[in-house]
Amino acid sequence: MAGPSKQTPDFGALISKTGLGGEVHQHAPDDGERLTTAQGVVIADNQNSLRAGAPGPTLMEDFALREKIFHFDHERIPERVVHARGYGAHGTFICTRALGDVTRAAPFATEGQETEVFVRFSTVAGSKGSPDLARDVRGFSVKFYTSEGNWDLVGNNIPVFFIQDAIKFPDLVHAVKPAPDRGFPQAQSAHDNFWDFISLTPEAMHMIMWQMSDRTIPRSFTTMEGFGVHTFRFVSAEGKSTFVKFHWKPRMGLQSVVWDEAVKSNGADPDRHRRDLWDAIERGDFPEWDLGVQMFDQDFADSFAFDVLDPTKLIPEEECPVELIGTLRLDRAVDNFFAETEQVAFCTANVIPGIDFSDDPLLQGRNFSYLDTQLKRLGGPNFTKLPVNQPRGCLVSNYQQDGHMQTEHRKGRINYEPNGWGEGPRAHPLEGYVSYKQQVTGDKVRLRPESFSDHYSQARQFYISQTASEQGHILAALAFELSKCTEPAIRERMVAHLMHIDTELAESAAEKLGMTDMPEPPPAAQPTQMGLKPSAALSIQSPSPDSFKGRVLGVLISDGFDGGLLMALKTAVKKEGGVVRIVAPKIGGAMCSSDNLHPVTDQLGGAPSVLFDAVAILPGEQSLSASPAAIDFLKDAHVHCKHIGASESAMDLIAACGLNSAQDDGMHRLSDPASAQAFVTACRTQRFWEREAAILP
Ligand code: HDD
Repeated sequence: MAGPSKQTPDFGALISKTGLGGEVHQHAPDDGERLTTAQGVVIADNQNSLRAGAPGPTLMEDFALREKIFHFDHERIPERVVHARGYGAHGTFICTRALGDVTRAAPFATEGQETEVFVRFSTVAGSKGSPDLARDVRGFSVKFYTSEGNWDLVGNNIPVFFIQDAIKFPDLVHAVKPAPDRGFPQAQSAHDNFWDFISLTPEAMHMIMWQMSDRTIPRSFTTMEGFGVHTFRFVSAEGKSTFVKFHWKPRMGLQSVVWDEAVKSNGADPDRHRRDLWDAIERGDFPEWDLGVQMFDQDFADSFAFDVLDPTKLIPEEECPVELIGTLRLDRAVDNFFAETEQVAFCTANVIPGIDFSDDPLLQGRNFSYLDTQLKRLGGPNFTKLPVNQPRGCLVSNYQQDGHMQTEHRKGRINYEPNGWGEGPRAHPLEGYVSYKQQVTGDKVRLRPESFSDHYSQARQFYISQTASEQGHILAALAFELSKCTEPAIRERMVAHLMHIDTELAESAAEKLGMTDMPEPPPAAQPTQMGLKPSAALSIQSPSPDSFKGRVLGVLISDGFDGGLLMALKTAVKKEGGVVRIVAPKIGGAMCSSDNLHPVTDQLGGAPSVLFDAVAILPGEQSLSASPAAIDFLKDAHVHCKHIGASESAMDLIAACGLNSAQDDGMHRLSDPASAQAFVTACRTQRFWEREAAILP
């Protein structure tokens, strides 16, 4: 029998051929790595367990079998209690503006300074296997491996939160997660328990406006903003404190999808966001965000209309500008999802000299929770020794020892301090972390400050800062979510809260929910401040990104398509820094007009237009007007307000969809390179939102 090739040894095939006849030996490779047990013993046969006769019972003494299955049985660790589904990548933070006079934090010491980072994006409510495009808040966690230790900025893609005090967090999470009796719904807030809790929690109303907006259905991780949420402190070398709020601004611009698209994307590609990040890094199109800070002092805090320690409030950029101080670039995908993305352990209490906490009661509670949860999840106190969690730019030296899975092998007798042996690390009052010297007085009480009691004004401010289209999306989201509540009282309580935010919104929601009488608004601790000005920074749709960079044009072709037009589209998209995917009835390729077989990236049945940012339809003589998948492709692109480019040969498909090629300016005729260029330029705007008013009921 011929031996297997050295490049592609196929022992499985060999063994199955020989094993049936009772012959169980196999050919060993002459070189290359040997397969071993965890004890290092080379394994002779990885296809057959040790049996008493063949066939016959398996023997207990088969240590290779037992060890292999034992290890497999223990592969899983508890998923995160929230933010279970996430995706990480490595990168660099580059300081673009030194802040040495404001903070002694190492990453901001000098302009141009680089700090290694690991970033993990996540959804909140769904389990590890839930789809990426659930309507949900997204986590945005950044671990800075600084020369003075690890600093974790554990934020979200929304600048405010549902609750003001950490003591309410377990209830919030229980309410949104699957109900304990039935174990569903998964990765959704559209159910009774969530809205029951929310409608009894007025402080959540501002966050709810954000949650019902398209912020919770982002186009990708790379088009999300990020926020530290809480007010933190920068502390200078002299011990002076400046309050600070952190913002991440995506260089690709803020972009989201529409709800119907999110729902369909979850079926077509449940991994859409992680795939998008992976693909972007693999093709060298490294996603970037600017880090911005809002810095202010106690006088500003005292004069601001809300309490800066209240995590349900933001500070509008118009009142305190966001100053850009650095850039984050993600340029390395993980090598091993479990080792890095799963085992990374973030903690809000991981701060470095120059960064300190504020008295925000949510932040204070978080500082306890994160360390605690890692013990459960990662199994012991030595998770800081895992490579992804180890500090990089500095030494770690202390007397912490032993514990589960200790990997350090420290020598010598000294494991305490002070010691008279003159050995071992010592604390250093000048170089060490010193907490900001804040005066603290007061009675020990369980009391929410009065300054936290205005729950509706910023909810209204957010709502009036949205474009008409975005307001429509908020209304539709509320109607969708509340229509999933079976208990009418819950719907009524929610609509009653909306009365304090915007009466028109409340009335429209009531109408969409089929409510015959408007409920009375609940008593409010503070009346809504009607005079707050809209803030442009709160809208996603304005302004639009100024290029098609990082986005994907899906081009639908069929045999006989115009190859010249496709080339022109590819050239125009490449110039923008975008990506073209070619969709055709068969994955094997499509013949172009000059009889060349053109490669295809996606088969039409598996590539609905929800996976693309804009579409072009270039059929050849093979008409697509009778193809249900092609009709869905075009109809969906149209209803999701995408820019659509169409060649003359696409007219029968357009007619089959009941559309008209000239019905709006988002429909572009493709005939030559100039028209292809003009179409791609038009695609820079996120969508052709003007279409929405014409097509929505
Ligand atoms: Fe939290 C994870 C963000 C409030 C308790 N949280 C977690 C993650 C993010 C946030 C992004 C995922 C980290 C990762 O990628 O591994 N959490 C927030 C934000 C909050 C917030 C922005 C409010 C401003 N969290 C919050 C509160 C508590 C927690 C009030 C508890 C009192 N969060 C946790 C946790 C998690 C967590 C249970 C689960 C997994 C983990 O920590 O590592 O400790």
